[in-house]
Amino acid sequence: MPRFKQTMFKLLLLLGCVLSVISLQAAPPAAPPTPAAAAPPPPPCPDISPLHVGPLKVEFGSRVSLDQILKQNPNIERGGRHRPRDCVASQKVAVIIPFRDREEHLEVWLHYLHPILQRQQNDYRVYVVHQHGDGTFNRAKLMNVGYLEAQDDDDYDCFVFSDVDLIPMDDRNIYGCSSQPRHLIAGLEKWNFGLLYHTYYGGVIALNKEQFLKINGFPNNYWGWGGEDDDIYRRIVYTGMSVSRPDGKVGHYRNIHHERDKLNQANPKIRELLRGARRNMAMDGLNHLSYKVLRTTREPLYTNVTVDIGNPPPP
Ligand code: UDH
Ligand code: MN
Repeated sequence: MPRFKQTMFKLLLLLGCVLSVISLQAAPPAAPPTPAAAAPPPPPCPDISPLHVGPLKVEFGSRVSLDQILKQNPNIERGGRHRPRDCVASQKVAVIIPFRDREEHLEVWLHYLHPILQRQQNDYRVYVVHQHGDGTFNRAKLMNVGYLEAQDDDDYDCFVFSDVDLIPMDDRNIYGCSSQPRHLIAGLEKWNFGLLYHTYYGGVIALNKEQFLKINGFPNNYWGWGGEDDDIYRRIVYTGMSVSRPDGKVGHYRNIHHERDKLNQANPKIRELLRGARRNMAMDGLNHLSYKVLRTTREPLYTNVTVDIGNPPPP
């Protein structure tokens, strides 16, 4: 090869080497294997669920077993939890049922309510607060226990307290909280789909955390049947709040008929207790509540809290 060509060849070779070194250095670092893109969070649930069907046929003729209910509600997690899959609900709700010895009613309640609450796109869990032993029943104290135990369990915004024997007749009656304490019953079957009196605040009620704390929870000293619902109503009025209800037929309920329970006879002290309701509000409630949880179990369709709430004071 002539000398000139040889030099040119060497130069080109050198240039090639330099370029390839530069290009090696400039090459971006090997990208790590890309994981599948994380799914975006689901959107907030719409104000009105598209799954509502409206008025419902509620009948208490035939028994439905827990197994059947479980099969019909495959999306309920153990402990009675559900949340909508495709959207994020605006509130997390604890549904609390004061309970003892009403298994048949509980089956009916679960059979109707789980499908309704799912159609409401509700993010909820059901707590059955079970009074242990055979002392006098105390509905309001059990509901206080339900509040504290639920609060310990999860971060709830809203607490719905429901008797075990009341079934809504329209799924647009939302099991959630509003800007004022809510009474979900506008009309009860046994009262010809009206209310016994306008200030009635029993059966199914909903309060958010702030509303519940404002009234110091519910009274603990109503042992036996009656009065505690009127005391709770008074607490709401005394703290400057008011009660809201659903409109007309959306707030209609059916009630399961039953006899008065043996261990829940009418409380003879109702009048006396209600006279002291305003005075007692500050000291009888959430701030003075003693009880002992004996067990908490996650049943397939609800969370069971069995509790010793003690006994009424001696007369
Ligand atoms: N409960 C039990 N076991 C009992 C007693 C009561 O589980 O032994 C629970 C149950 O959730 C029941 C609720 O407490 O639904 C209320 O008791 P209840 O069903 O005996 O009450 P009732 O049907 O409805 O009488 C109350 C109407 C109040 C009228 C207005 C009074 N101020
Ligand atoms: Mn009842």
